[in-house]
Formats: sequence, structure tokens, C-alpha cells
Amino acid sequence: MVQASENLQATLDLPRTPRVTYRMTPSPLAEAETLAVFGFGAGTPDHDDPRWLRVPLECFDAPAPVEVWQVDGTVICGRQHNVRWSAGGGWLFASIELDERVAGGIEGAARQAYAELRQFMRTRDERYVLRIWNYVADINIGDGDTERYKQFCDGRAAGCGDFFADGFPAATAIGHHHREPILQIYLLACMDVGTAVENPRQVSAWRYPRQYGRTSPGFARGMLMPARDALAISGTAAVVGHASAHAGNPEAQLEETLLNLESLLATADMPAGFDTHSPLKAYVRHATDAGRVGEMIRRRLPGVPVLLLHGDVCRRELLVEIDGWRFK
Ligand code: 3EB
Repeated sequence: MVQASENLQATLDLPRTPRVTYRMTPSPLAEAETLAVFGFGAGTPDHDDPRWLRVPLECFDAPAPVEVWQVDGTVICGRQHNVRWSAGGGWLFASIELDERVAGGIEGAARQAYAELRQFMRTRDERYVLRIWNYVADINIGDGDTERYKQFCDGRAAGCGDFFADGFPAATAIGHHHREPILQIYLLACMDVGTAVENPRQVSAWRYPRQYGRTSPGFARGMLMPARDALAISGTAAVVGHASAHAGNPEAQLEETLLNLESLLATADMPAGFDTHSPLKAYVRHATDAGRVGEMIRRRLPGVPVLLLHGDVCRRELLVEIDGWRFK
């Protein structure tokens, strides 16, 4: 768990966490310290640059901003098989996109994607995967153990092997509505180790009971960055203990999610609340809830940059999920 006192000398040598911002400016790729840029939704352009990623989730705000990650240092980039990557300042961004139709469905695609990422990471000095995002098509189709999210969890665990034997990264897994059955995964890794944080209000995901699937999801609730200057916050929903709370009520779920976020911040010894430097994403299942959810977020998190995206939470009764960053 998190140590409150920290050797100052040790933290001074550790790389500062990439700055994460939402911007309207279209040209962050021109800036040398840009590690990654994300465009959201079908209307966003495509670029060959491995630092650029089109995320298959529609943004409820028009026009949608781009998300930019920037590091201290010059960035290089490349490709290896299906992996596109960039690196600089001690940090690594890597992404992979596989088409389920040629990768053996969602389970096969998850297995292949994680196996390729693991293989690629062996070639890099940024050995510590601190944060992962997974965007999965039709995530709630199928029932019981055949639900696609469960198949994704099976494939992910198989592809990971001992990748995360020393501990899981923080993660998000959200369903997308793109017309192609694409599995998209991207990650942030570092040369230095982070500190995983769990939430005392929630059962750790890897200890979820059998009812949630054969393979427990492998992720930490949060990850304190090596320099302890920021907390990466995993997809957080209205899960209390291991149970979903407030089925069918997006406002009550959002309120419960905010309690989970506050509890996570306190456990990580981060300042309470969110501010203008703490970019978040809210994933909303039903477009018809976006107005109400957006309004509630603006009221409950005034001044906080929150990107409102159309996405499905991996439990079908959950209507809203929040992830993002808390910078100190
Ligand atoms: C939950 O609390 C919600 O499978 O990687 C959140 C974050 C969730 C990550 C994952 C799943 C994942 O269980 C679901």
C-alpha cells in the first residue's frame, strides 16, 4: 500500500508523469514533446503517425477536443507487427488494434493483442505497464459466461500469461459502437515502477466471485505514478463490495461512483476532490442519459475537464463509469 513519507531525493530522479490535457488545437503532433494524441469518434481524422490514435467512442460534446499526452524530453516512435508505439522522457505509449474477424473473435483477438503487447514490451526499457485502456465491440452481447466481456477477460488472461505476475496495472474496459468489430488496446508504461492502489469500498477485481465470470478481471483500482505526482484512476462505476448498486438509476450510480473516487483518492493519499488539472472521462451507456449525466457532472465537479463519451460499461446494469487522472 501507499507510503505517506517518501525519500525526496529518490522522487527527484523519477520521471514526471506526462501532462494530460484536452485541447481544441488540431496540431499537437507538431510539438516535439507529444507522446500521444487521441481523437474521439467517427468524425476524427486518421494519421499515420504512431502517436495518433482514433478512439472508437463518440464524444457527446461537439466539436470534440483531442486528448494530448506530453512528456519532458524528445519523443521517438515506430511500429512492430500490429503495435504502434512512441517513447520519450522515460515513458512509453503503445497501442494495438485487431479485427476480431481475422483474430478468432473477441477471445482470440484479446489473446493475440495481449500476447503481442507482451512480446513488444520485452524489447523496451519502459518495463512497467502502469495503465491500460481496452475498447471492446458489443461488450454486453451474450449471456452468462458467453457474454463478450467474459470472453474478453478469458482471452486477456490467456494472452497475458505472467505479464502482470508482479501486479496488475490500472485499467479501463468499455464497450464501443463502431461498425467494425475492432478490439483497441493502448497503454502507458514507464522505466520506473508505480504503486497499485485498491479501494476499501470495493472488492479487488481479481478477487471477484465466480458469478462475474470464469476469469476475474485483472486490474488495479488505481496506480500511483513513480514520482507520486499523479494517480491514474481505473474505470470506476457504482460497484460496492463486488455488487452493482442502483441498477437503472444513472444519477444514483454517478453519486456512488463519486464516493468510490473520493475513497480511492483518500487511500492513495491524494488531495480530495478534482480540479482543473485532473482530466476525467465519463462513459455513458445510453445517449438519452448524456444530458442529465453531463449536467450532474458539471454541478458536482465544477471546473473539472470531463470528456463525456458514449460507451458501455462491462456490466450491463451499470450505466455510467468514470476514469482519468488526479494530478497533485
Ligand atoms: C468494475 O468495477 C467495473 O476489465 O479491465 C472497470 C475497469 C471494469 C477495468 C477491466 C473492468 C475493467 O468491475 C468494470
